[in-house]
Amino acid sequence: MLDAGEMLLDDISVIETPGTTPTNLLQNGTFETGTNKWRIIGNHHGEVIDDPDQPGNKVLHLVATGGTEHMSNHGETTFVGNRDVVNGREYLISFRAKWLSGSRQFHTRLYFNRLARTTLLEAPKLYGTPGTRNSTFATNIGPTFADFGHDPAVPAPFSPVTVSIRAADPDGVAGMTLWWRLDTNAWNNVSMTPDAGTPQRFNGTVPGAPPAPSSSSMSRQPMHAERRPCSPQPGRIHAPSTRWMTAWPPRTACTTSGSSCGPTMPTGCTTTLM
Ligand SMILES: [Ca+2]
Ligand SMILES: [Ca+2]
Repeated sequence: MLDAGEMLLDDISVIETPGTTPTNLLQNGTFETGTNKWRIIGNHHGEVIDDPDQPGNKVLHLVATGGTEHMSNHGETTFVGNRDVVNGREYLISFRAKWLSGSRQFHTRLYFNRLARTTLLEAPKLYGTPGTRNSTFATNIGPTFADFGHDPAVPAPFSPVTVSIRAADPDGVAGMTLWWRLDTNAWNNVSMTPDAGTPQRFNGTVPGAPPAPSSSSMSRQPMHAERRPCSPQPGRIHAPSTRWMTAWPPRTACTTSGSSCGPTMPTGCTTTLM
């Protein structure tokens, strides 16, 4: 996808020489065997689900948290028998797609950027339930989060790190807890305190950590940043997540307004690797 969005995909095929000796070069284009034969990487994520409109059928639920790029951030597969694309030969590319949210621009291409095309997915002119209650209504959802970050950006060895976030909720925020851990050690937590100077802002402190072994090949420079949704309970909150690698042992920190965040995969959290 050319930007963040969600869609359903099924029955994708690449037919070689469709007018004479049609040969489908794609494997598992129906997704009946899950994501077998497919590699969905980078900021694109795929899960095979039951077709909401056709019971018994499997479709790919594709979620992109950002746009596709030249070599990554996409879904890809290898032709049957490792067949090559041949210049000058005719190919018929087809699929069924259903737009769900976000970007409507679905980009397809053969190796290596041949027969590239962007398809604008159809979307209803009227969507949502303006003026009426929708299917995800809840009487009291969790807070929304913004401005998640930490200071200093690149902490010195043994230097504590202040993690901050804004949490807003018309029902009020009873408390915020910051969870963190060093490498894969056990999770620790500390209560976050309201910022005296900024309404709705909460701060928590992660203790300093020793420097990484000198053999570490990680750079101190930011290497990667991404945004991804998370799904807290109750309700749904989408919060940004930023992660990067530094020379220091990775410390994972997350904040939550509830108590569900913990040693297992945090749910309803905003997470960062430091
Ligand atoms: Ca299917
Ligand atoms: Ca609430």
